[in-house]
Amino acid sequence: MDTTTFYVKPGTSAERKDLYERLHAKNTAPLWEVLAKLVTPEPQSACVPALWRYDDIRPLLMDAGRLITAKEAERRVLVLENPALQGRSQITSSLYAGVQLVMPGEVAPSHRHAASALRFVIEGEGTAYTAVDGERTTMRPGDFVLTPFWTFHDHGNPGGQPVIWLDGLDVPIVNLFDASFADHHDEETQPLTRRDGDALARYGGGLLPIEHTPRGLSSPMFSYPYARTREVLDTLYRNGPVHPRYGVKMQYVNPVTGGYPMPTIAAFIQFLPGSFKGTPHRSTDATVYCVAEGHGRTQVGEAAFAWGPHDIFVAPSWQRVSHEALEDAVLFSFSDRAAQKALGVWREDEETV
Ligand code: 1HN
Repeated sequence: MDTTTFYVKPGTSAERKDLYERLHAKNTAPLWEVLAKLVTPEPQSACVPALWRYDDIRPLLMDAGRLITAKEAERRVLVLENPALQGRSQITSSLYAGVQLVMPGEVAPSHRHAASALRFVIEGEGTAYTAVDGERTTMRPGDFVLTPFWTFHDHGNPGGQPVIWLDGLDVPIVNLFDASFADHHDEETQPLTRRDGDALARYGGGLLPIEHTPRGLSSPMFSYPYARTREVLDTLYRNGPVHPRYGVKMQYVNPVTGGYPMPTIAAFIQFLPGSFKGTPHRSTDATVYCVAEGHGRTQVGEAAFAWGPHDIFVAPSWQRVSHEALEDAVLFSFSDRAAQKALGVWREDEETV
């Protein structure tokens, strides 16, 4: 199949141009002039592959820590902007990503918004917390934490060391639909109604409360601690098999539905054994990766990224991705796969060209 052209734009003439001007004056336009760009035979993403080295980002984030408080900033975050989407606060065409810092003694005030958020904890001593819907969750490196849409959330760091995490939000999707709402809680720190770890015990043990009825579109378990996740990867690696493309790759689930933890965003964790050399794959969900452990290399289309702990990189839609590990490595990743699957547009391609 010829994948380069779907439709060839017709030529123009003086008469046609004259018509186009008259169309323009009446807020109309000739489809045949734009169809080739509008409906492409394959994804044509504006998003480009990009890598953010933690060694570059961290000093900048710490500088921000000296210049602005979490309270003044509301959220002290360096937005990771795709180099081809500058000024749009987007890492992909559909997702936002940023790196957030909460200094010792700081609080990021309680608010809620229509956008769903995830956190992947990068640095911290396990003293900081995020509070979601009346429950605090301690944030430790490697933990995956959710903030379902329209739930009040605030962060705090009563410890002595900074805490840093990766944020992922579906802001561009919410804004595509012009469906953004946000407000503040009356109190800077929301009142707590349950103990730390309650949701994990209630929903994360392969058990559900007897009276439970599925409610909402997001997982009621909003923390997936790394210690548990890492143990699963370790056991599955020992048990095998190791997938030739992905290593040992798991998806985070809503334990009530078996579906994705949020309606728009899917998240994954994968173990790549030392000297793993994965075969290429591609899919329509542009994916943001954060290195949890180890060193390796990833080929994304024409780009080759050498990565180490806490580096973040993005693979655009439909570009071939292959991972190599130089030592045992763990990659966290997230994408809009949940939204794409819900709409029926998600595709993958496993050819190894
Ligand atoms: C937000 O609420 C947080 O709660 C982080 O930590 C980043 C980016 C855009 C909009 C809301 C947070 C955000 C955000």
